[in-house]
Amino acid sequence: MSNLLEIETANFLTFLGAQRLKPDSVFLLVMGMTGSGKSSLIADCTGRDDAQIGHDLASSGTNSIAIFRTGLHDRDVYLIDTPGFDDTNREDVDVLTALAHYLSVSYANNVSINGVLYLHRISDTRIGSSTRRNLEMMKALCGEDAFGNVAIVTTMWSSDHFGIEYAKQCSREKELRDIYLHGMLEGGSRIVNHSQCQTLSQRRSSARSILDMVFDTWKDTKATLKIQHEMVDLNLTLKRTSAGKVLEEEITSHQRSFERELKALGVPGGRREGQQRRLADVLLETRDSEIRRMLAENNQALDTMRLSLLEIHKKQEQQFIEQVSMMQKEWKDTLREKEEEYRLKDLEYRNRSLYRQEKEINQRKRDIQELQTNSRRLVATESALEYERETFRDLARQGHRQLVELQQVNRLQHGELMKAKKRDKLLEEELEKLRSDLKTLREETQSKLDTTEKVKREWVGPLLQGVATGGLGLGRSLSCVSNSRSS
Ligand SMILES: Nc1nc2c(ncn2[C@@H]2O[C@H](COP(=O)(O)OP(=O)(O)OP(=O)(O)O)[C@@H](O)[C@H]2O)c(=O)[nH]1
Ligand SMILES: [Mg+2]
Repeated sequence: MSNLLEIETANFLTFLGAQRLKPDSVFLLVMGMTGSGKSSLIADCTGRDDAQIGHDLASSGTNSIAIFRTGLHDRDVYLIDTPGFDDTNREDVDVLTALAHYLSVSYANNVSINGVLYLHRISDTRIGSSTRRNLEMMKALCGEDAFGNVAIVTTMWSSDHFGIEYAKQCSREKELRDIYLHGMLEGGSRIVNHSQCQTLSQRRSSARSILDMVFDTWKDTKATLKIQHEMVDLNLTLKRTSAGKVLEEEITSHQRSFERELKALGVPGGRREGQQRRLADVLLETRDSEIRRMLAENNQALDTMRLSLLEIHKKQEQQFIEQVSMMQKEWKDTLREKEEEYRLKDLEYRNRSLYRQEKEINQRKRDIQELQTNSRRLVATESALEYERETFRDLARQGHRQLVELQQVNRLQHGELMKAKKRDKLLEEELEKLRSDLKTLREETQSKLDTTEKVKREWVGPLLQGVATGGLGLGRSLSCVSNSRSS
């Protein structure tokens, strides 16, 4: 912003001749009624979208002038954006005063205008009073001698070249040429169409081609505008310049119609009665004071035009100083407001941050408390576990002891078992021996029995028989028995 302002200031001082400029610089005045596309054309020519920024610098009330610089074939081209005339006498006088002042100061300082671009909206269905006033003012400001350095740039064309609207616009252009601009075209002015384009680059190229064309035509010519000649060379008051006269005529014609209206308002309410009459009186009173206010404003405007260039310069200088200090105050106020806004935001942020931190601290406190509780629980659980662990350890030691004892018992039992097994084996062997002895004994006994039986059978019968028969053969039988016993 400050950089742009510096550029605008430099351009402005260059235009006023207060700063050194390249001798071959080209100055183009861009005029036209409000909304005719002046700033847009300048933005398209220079590639800058901030065509509003410099307006503050040379503003007078709501009207302002801004100067933009661009380069073309190594030369500086200055485009001077101007406010339009808009049918409000007070403001139109301000616009004329500002234009007359800056154009005259620059002319007095040997800065010349190369050409004028007057923008006209071809889309307007009719040439209204505002359009007419702008055209008349432009003609009066430039003067016939400078018509050769004026190009009327028609803007806002329909993009449909086969449509009805486009056809209507073409016939409007013809009407312009034949009626409103006839004298100017005869005096050397030209009409250029800023064709309506679909894209930004097409629009820019149309704007650049217009700039190229006027640059080629006027780059080496200098035009003295009528207002400059009148105010600087002839030292006329603004009121006596051609543009001043046009405006004065407009204003006085307004004054006359106001006065007529004021007279008419004085006519009594006629046959109106009651509420209707009261309402009519209120309306009349309102209009009456409105007209009186406008008359006073117009008189003041006419007074302003009685000033010479020097007086205007002093007044403008004063206004410029006031404007600059107002801008500075605005910037300072904005800065202060922004600083205050920042301070409040910062405070709010800090508050929020503190609140957040407090919340976090509280949460942490809660977490810590929870942790402490958990920790206490853990300690309790741990000591319970330790107690159980100790019990388990005792049990384990006890179990171990029992195991060792059992192992010992086991070993002893094992020894006993082995011994028992050994004894069993011995017993078994003994038993086996006994069994075999018994068997042998049984066999022997049986054999003895068998033998005795035999003996019995063989000896006892006969013996008994011998006994019965007188002892025959006893001695033999007894020796047989003793023999068998001994065997
Ligand atoms: N359709 C169309 N719109 C345009 C054209 N040129 C400008 N505009 C639009 O018309 C409006 C007014 O344009 P500006 O460039 O601000 O007109 P101006 O002459 O600088 O107006 P003031 O600064 O109020 O005097 C803006 O919305 C532009 O976008 C054009 O050639 N065609
Ligand atoms: Mg503008």
